[in-house]
Amino acid sequence: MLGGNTAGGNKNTTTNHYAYYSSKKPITENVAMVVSPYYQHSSHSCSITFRYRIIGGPGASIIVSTQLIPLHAISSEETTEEEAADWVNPTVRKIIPSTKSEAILTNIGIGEVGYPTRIRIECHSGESKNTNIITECFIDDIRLTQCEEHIWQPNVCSMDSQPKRYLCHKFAEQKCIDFADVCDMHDDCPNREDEDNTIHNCIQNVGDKKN
Ligand SMILES: [Ca+2]
Repeated sequence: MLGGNTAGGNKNTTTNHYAYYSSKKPITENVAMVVSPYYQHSSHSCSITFRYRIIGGPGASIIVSTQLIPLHAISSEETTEEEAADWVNPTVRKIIPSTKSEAILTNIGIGEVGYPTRIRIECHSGESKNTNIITECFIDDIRLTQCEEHIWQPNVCSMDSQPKRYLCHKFAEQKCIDFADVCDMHDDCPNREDEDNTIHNCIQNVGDKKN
């Protein structure tokens, strides 16, 4: 259900775990993580469950967070994952310290998310300079429960045209408008879709807009 991709760290694909990371060095600057697609809606009851095991020194942890992409990022040119990480600081949902026990099933509330939001499960090795300590993260059986999630699709008029323009798409009458006209408190789309807070999370995104 979660899908997504992984970034950073050393993912060992020879194990039969969904994700397995191991590191001898602090990887706080290059965090290994599983990242979901962006969701544009989830229900209040949304939560993520997965089975985990983490072994490591002081500070080693699994961190579950959500990250919202701001409006100006959607309308900008091609951007890298690194740049995306700089746009907003993820909201931490849970920090799981290292344990010596067997795999544990956890359930972490995500709740209703703004538009568009993705979920990150990160493996941190902590601050220890002792390179003899190996951090290992095992992640399995990732599921979203009671989320009624909708995967976000960028609503762009044409990928070729420059600058990119927003496609009013929610109603029968489609129309292209400038991204600057989304959440500007003036109705531009049919049925004022461009000012719909449930679609664009306008209240939060107004502060993120360039200019
Ligand atoms: Ca508008």
